[in-house]
Amino acid sequence: MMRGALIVLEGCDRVGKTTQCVKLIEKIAAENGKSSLLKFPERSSLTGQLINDYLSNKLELSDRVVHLLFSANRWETEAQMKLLLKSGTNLIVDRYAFSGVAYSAAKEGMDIEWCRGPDIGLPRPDLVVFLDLDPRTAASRVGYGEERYEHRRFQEVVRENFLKLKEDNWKV
Ligand code: 2DT
Repeated sequence: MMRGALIVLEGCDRVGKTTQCVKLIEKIAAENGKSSLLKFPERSSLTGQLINDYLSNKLELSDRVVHLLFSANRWETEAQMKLLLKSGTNLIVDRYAFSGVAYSAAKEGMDIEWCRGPDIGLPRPDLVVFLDLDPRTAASRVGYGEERYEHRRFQEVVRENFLKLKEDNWKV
């Protein structure tokens, strides 16, 4: 059986990742393909609940601790991801380790190389689609500003970090 493709959608807040993920799933289904949607952070697990409280400003955690929690949250899904890929299911992933690095490294004293470490060894995407949007346009979209990282200046640094992470398997 052919292995499924691992396709990751990345980008700053409110650029439309979730919308495009759903469209991609529908498109694959229309062509009789198998696909499954994953979203990180996966907020339902134990680490996910801590992350959710942190993002909604109900909980304070140090920058390094929350970075490691985001990474652990991905590792929790690793075995399931590998099984699905092996069974021929295409995985469409709404944020992945690149978000982990781009957001954490936008914080003072957090270094890109240090941030990369915990995710080393996770399945490598076949394709990363980076949705790029002017941070001013994103900031004008519904719901912007509700969570911890939704501030214009921070998002600008996150965007610059994402572009530093770009590899051969990326499409911007
Ligand atoms: P959503 O609005 O897409 O649920 O994202 N984030 C995400 C990190 O800081 N590190 C990570 O590893 C991941 C996956 C991006 C919630 C916020 O969490 C940030 C926005």
